[in-house]
Amino acid sequence: TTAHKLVIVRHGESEWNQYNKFCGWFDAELSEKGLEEAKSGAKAIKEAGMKFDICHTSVLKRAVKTLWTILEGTDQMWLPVYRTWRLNERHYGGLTGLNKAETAEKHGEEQVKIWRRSFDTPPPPMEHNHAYHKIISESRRYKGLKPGELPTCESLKDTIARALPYWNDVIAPEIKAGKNVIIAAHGNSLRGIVKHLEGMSDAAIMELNLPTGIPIVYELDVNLKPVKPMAFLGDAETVKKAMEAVAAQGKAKNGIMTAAAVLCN
Ligand code: DG2
Repeated sequence: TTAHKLVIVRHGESEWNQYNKFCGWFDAELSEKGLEEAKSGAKAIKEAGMKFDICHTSVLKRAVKTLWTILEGTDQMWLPVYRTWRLNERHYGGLTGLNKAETAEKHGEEQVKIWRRSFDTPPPPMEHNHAYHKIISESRRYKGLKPGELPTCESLKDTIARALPYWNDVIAPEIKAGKNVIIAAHGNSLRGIVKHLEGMSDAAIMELNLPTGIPIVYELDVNLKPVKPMAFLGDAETVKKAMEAVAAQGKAKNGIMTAAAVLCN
């Protein structure tokens, strides 16, 4: 039986989602559409009458701003908000800043799917001469990390390994103490939490693509096991289309061009 409810939400579309670039730890802004998605998410939460006690998010502005927008739209801006790097998106390493479709044209869709969705194959590491190395790794927000904690790239497995301590030590005890928690985070940090909650296999999690800005409600038993599948606060058709669109971001732009490129090389 349902003992607790948990809301998780992937941030609204970011500018780098819009340009179809691998983003990871780059601190991209929400796009205009992303802000609208966050506002719609807020409306859905308001209409469902959901109230929270504690909020958790990453140290990346696309997630923080999505949370702010939800708190504003539901008139709960007074709530405590905790930010942690442990809820950041997975670090996309050397792929950070590359266009996903162009990368698929260059390395093949299969390779891009492995980089995006395999459980334990990390993307190539971010080297010191990478265009975004300095701005990410020297950011003041990561000064408190212990040696070895600042990644140069992460697989989903690595992402789960650094997110789970926060779930186990901070979030799970709050939920068990009866607090209503909302987590605003990212495609892959949330996929990690979903995998853990549902006990999904490494193969099953590969096929899960989370839509931007659509709140997801989990009903959990006393041991924080889901008693039913995740429920989206959005209509089924919109959710399905949004999930398919995320999966399609790793497709080469034009199949014919790809074939032509192969012939030319
Ligand atoms: C996306 C996820 O992260 O990308 O880092 O590019 O959720 O912060 O927009 P988010 C990124 P995919 O793994 O879906 O390619």
